[in-house]
Amino acid sequence: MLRRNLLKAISGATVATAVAKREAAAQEKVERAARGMRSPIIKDVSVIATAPAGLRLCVVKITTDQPGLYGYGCATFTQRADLVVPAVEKYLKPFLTGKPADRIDDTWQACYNSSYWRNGPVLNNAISGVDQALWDIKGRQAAMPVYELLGGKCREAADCYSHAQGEDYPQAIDSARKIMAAGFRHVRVQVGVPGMAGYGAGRSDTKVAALHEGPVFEPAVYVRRALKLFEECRKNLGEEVELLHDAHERVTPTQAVQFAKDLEKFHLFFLEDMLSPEDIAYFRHVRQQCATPIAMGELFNSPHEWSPLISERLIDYIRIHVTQAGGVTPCRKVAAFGEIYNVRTAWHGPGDVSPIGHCANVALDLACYNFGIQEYSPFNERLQEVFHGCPVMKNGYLYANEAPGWGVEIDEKAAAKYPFGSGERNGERGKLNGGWGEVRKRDGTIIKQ
Ligand code: GCO
Ligand code: MG
Repeated sequence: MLRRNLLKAISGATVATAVAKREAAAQEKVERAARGMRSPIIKDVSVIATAPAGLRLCVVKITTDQPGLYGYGCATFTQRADLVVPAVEKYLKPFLTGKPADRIDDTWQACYNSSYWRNGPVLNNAISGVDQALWDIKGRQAAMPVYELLGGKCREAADCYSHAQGEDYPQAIDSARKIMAAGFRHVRVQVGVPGMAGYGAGRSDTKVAALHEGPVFEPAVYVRRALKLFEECRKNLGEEVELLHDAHERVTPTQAVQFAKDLEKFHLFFLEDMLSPEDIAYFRHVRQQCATPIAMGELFNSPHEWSPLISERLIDYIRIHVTQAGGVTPCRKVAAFGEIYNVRTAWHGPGDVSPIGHCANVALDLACYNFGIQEYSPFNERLQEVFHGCPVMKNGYLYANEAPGWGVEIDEKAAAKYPFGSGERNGERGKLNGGWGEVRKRDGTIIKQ
């Protein structure tokens, strides 16, 4: 009896000690958190410039004075990537070195105002790199994915659309079928224009007669092809699949109004960039005349561009390229602003966003209530060789990896294997350092491409 009570007392004591230890550890953790983690100080700001998939990607790396605490941020403006690098290294690095790395919005405002002139693509991308890196650092410090810092999940994963295209209708429909078979419920469909340089469906090998030697594009021809495309899509793919299309600002404002009206019967999920940022006033005409859902915003750099469209409910989806607006900090505010007017998010997600930028998109997609859809671009082997921890695509849904921060580690040796210019399929881009060449109408008039 005595022995049994003794054993009971001993095991009870052991358990009590274990519980006490666990409580002490938890208590210490809470106190450390409450006491506030020592502010990490920015020790270095550098740029990783790499092109594993042929597109020039810029990622900012911020290193702090706390061993092993650093962060990455996307600063990708692929057409002028070489200009973003000095904007970071010559201007933001000296400005930020020695500053605390845990005051994200304050740092954003300081960078934004430090150039006096602001809201441009190069400077906004540079600031975005810093901004996203600071969110990564805070997530690593808090041992949480960034979407948790943004308030946590409103949904389990981001529903995505992927790109179908073809030189002709059967090819485009075939490509759409493949994407649907991969589990996507939303498909963007583009078709080539014979003899012309269409958008999103490759360039035709032949060339229509024109008053110049360069690539040609005629909006009216394209509009007729696109309308026929959606007639063929609905006939062959049915009514259930959500179809999207990108006019890529290649039609005149009046053509855009007519195009949106003529597309109405095909019940698109959205029609994107039917107007240029310079012509956004015409959205009032589109709104008054048809119900085709409208998406706009990848070319926006400034609040002056998106605020009126959102507050007047002239668009349904805001399509901002997060780095072009300056990063996660301004874009979570755009999302909150959009929620008030029931404008949903559809962040720009093409191949010229780095995997870090795609992580930022997904974090906003998960945490913001007014999520609409996410554009998806696959992460090929080379990208995954450089970026470990890319978001995961399953059945048309993009999942955040649940690791702290963005949960991505960059293999900088592998990144160096793919310098700017390597793997560029388009020789002209190589000559233009990633910039775009010209596309003109038959008569030689240059067009926005
Ligand atoms: C899209 C875009 C892209 C852009 C490209 C510019 O909707 O995905 O329009 O295709 O043209 O990102 O560099
Ligand atoms: Mg687009």
